[in-house]
Amino acid sequence: MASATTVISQTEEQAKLSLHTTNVYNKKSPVGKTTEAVFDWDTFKFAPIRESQVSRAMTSRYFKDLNKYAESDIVIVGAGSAGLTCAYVLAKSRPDLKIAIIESNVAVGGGCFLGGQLFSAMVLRKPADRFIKEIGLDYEDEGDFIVIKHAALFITTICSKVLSLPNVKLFNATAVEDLITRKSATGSTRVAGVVTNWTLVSMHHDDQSCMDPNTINAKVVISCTGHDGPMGAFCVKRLATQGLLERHRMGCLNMNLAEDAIVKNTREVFPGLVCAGMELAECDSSNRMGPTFGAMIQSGVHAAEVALNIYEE
Ligand code: 48N
Repeated sequence: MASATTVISQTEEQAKLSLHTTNVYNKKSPVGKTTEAVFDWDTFKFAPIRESQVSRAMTSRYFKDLNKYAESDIVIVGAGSAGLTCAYVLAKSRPDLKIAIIESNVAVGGGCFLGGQLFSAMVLRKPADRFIKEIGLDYEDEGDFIVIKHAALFITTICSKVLSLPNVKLFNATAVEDLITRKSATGSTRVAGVVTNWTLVSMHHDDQSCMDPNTINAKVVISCTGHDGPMGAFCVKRLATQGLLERHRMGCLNMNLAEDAIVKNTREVFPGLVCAGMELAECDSSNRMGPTFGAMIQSGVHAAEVALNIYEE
């Protein structure tokens, strides 16, 4: 087995140096005297603006996005490792498509802000290393698997890349609380978008009067809402309650079986609805794999291809 080799993208010295080349610190000469005062802290002041300018800057952009993405080409439900990987592959390969990501938490990442049992390191079995190379992340190569030093490093890297793409909008703190369905000419039903609400509203439908939702129309919905939990496996569970989809529960832990099955079985589980990541386990009763994330990445990649084929039909 190859010894653990640590690959770092820049030398420690370069890392230290870069801190002092930015123009935000009062640079100190070796003798401690400030050679170039970037800020005079005694007279420091921000440019004066009104609170209403802050409010208008936020709300004008948010509601412009809501308006723009009310008709999306593809909606991805869940911004965990599968959902964000899928969004990256889709948005990069099809910059012409409008892609909305709906995430019920304020923060993205799902189960991937940490490795397993609150440990930090993230383990991925090869060939998931190819995607990690694609997004330029450093990792330790352990032979048949790789280790990223902190799972949050993966999620924040992929999230920043996805959010910097012009054809993607993340609606976080927003829950999908139902699906839009349509009857086709032949009478068959297909998913045609999602029903959304602020997550905090979704959580209080039982103790508040009717708080109606919003909607987003889309030709394809990709559900990556994870395995069962308070909000998890949402789309599979929702279709199952309508008798439109057989629902099976996730199997016990068997890493080798689970990871291959999740990637292979990533598919359109219902007309207009693609399932990826651990939500599939709630559909096929595939096993769980425990704290290894390669299948989430590969399932996200596979889901992007499946969704594009459906979109082009
Ligand atoms: O991380 P998850 O839960 O889901 P995946 O499939 O991206 O990754 C699964 C992975 O974290 C594991 O479970 C690992 C591999 N463990 C396996 C094992 O054996 O235990 O992300 C799902 C995301 C979360 O951020 C949720 O907040 C979000 O989906 N979500 C929703 N967002 C909007 N509307 C909803 N109804 C909804 N439900 C969940």
